Amino acid sequence: MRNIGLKVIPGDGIGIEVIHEAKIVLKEIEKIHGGIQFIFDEYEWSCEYYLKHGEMMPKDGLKILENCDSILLGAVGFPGVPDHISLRGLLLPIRMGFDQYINFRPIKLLPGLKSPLVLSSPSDIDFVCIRENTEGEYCGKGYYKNENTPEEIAVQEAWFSRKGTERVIRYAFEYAKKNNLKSVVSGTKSNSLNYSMVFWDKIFNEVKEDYKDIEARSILIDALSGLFILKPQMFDVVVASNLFGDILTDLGSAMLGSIGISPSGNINPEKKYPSMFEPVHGSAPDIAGKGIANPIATFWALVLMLEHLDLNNMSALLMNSLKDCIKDGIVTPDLGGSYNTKQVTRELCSRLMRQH
Ligand code: GGG
Repeated sequence: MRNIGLKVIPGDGIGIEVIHEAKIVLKEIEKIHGGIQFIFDEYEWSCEYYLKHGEMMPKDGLKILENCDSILLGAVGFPGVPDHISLRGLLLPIRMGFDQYINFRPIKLLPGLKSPLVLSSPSDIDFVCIRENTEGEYCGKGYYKNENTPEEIAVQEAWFSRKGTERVIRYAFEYAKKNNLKSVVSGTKSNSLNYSMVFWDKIFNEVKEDYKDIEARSILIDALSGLFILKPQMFDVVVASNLFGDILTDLGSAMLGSIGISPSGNINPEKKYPSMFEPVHGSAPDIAGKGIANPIATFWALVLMLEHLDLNNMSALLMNSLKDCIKDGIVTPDLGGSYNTKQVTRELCSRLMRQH
C-alpha cells in the first residue's frame, strides 16, 4: 500500500466547501485504485484563524507543511481581513518558500461548457498559461514616502531575476516541445515597463534560440488580453510574469463560462519541495455557505495533482468522469445548471465508479 500524505488547507469561504468535496473524491479514487491511501492532515489556517491568532498560519507553518507529497488549498481571503494580509500571510509564503516557481493553469473549453465568446469550434480554446510564481511584481518589496501628506508616494517594486525569469520561460518551451505544440507566446509590456519587461523580453529572446522549431512571439499584455477574446485559437502555450499571468488566467477561466472552472498547479518541478494544487478562484464570500460553489476547478486541480503524484491512470479517470459530468449538464448555477456542490460530487463519484 502506498501512503500519500496530503496537507490540506481549506482556507476561507467556498474554499472550505470545495475542499470537503475534493476529499470525498480522493477517497473514491483510493477505493478504485486499491493500492493507495491518502493521509489527510488538515489545517484551519484562514482569515478566521488570523482574527484569533494575529497570523494566517503559525510561524513554523512551512516546517509543518514540508513533509508531504502535495498540498491541497481551497481559497484565501475574507471580508474583515485586508486581502494583502491574507494573501501574503498564507498563499504567497507557501509558493515562494517551497520554490513553486511554475504556476500551471490550463484553459480548455470542455464539451458542454458554454463560452461567452463566439467560437467556430470548442477546440478554439485549448491552451496553457505558465505563470511565473515566486517573484516579479509579487516580490512584496516597496515603501511609502511622505505618508499622509499631499506629496505621499507608494513605491511597489518588481524584482525579476535572471534565474527566475529564465527557468519559467524555459519550462514553457520545454512544455511546448514535450507536447508537440506549435507556439509559445510571451506576455510583455516593455513599451512602458522599461526595466522589468525589457529584461523579460531579453531573456525570452535568448531562450527561444534553443527552440528553433517552436514559434515564439512577444505580445504586449494589453493586446494579448484582446487576442484571448478575439483569437483564442492562436494560443498553445502562454508564458507570463506573476501579475500578468494571474490576470490572464482569471480572464481565461471566464472565457470558459465561469471563474469556477480553471485549476492551478503551483509546481516545484525538481520535487525538492511539495507542490500545491488549488482552484484559480478565490473564496467568493457572496456565495459562501450556500452550497452552490462550483467544484470543477478543484476537481480539475486534483487531476493535476494525481498526475504530479505519478498516478496517471487515476488522473485520466478523474478527468474523463469530470468531462462526462459537464457534458451531461451536471453543473452548478454559475454555469446555468441546477445542481448544488454536493450533487455534482455525488454524480462525479458514480461516474468514476462506472468508468472504472
Ligand atoms: N484558490 C486560491 C485563491 O484564493 N486564489 C485567489 C487569489 O487571490 N489568488 C491570487 C493569486 O493566485 O495570486
